[in-house]
Amino acid sequence: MALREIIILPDKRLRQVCEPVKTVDDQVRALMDDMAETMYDAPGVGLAASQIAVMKRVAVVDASRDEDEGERVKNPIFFANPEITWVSDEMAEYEEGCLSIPEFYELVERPAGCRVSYLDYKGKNREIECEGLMATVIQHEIDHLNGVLFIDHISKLKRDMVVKKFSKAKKRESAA
Ligand code: GNR
Ligand code: NI
Repeated sequence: MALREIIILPDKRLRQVCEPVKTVDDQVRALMDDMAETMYDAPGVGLAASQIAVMKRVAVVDASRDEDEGERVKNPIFFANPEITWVSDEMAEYEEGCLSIPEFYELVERPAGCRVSYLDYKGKNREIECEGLMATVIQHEIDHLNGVLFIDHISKLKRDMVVKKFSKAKKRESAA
């Protein structure tokens, strides 16, 4: 297992559409392991492969909030080729953040519940129904696999502001 570098806005790879995996083989499982390690280290509640510059439709989510003596209890769910098969009419608002847009948080409205079909760590076809934080995070991760970021769901004024801020920071960095 290895920690991978998380790429940040305005990296163009965050805007690319990821490719489905053919099968969940050992190489894909090694990617999943690295993604979990990187997510827990960050720390975050989800991570899409494109955030570590691997353009495959793979994501990991751990929206459980259990702690044991201050240690996070690890319960990662691995998704290959996730697809939303149903969304609720009911909507829910969460303050979202993204490891690729550090220290920026904004309210986003999404369907409160959804069903997702996917291949699990063993390559088995599964479908789950989610609500609460889990529903928000899996929708956020599937967006990533399609080159969509949570700032695409907020006002253009706020989006332009945050993109400008990160573009300036990148320019300063390359000038230094
Ligand atoms: O760690 C994360 N927290 C979070 C909070 C609210 C809604 C979505 C998320 S996902 C984010 C990690 C991340 O960037 N995943 O792509
Ligand atoms: Ni994100």
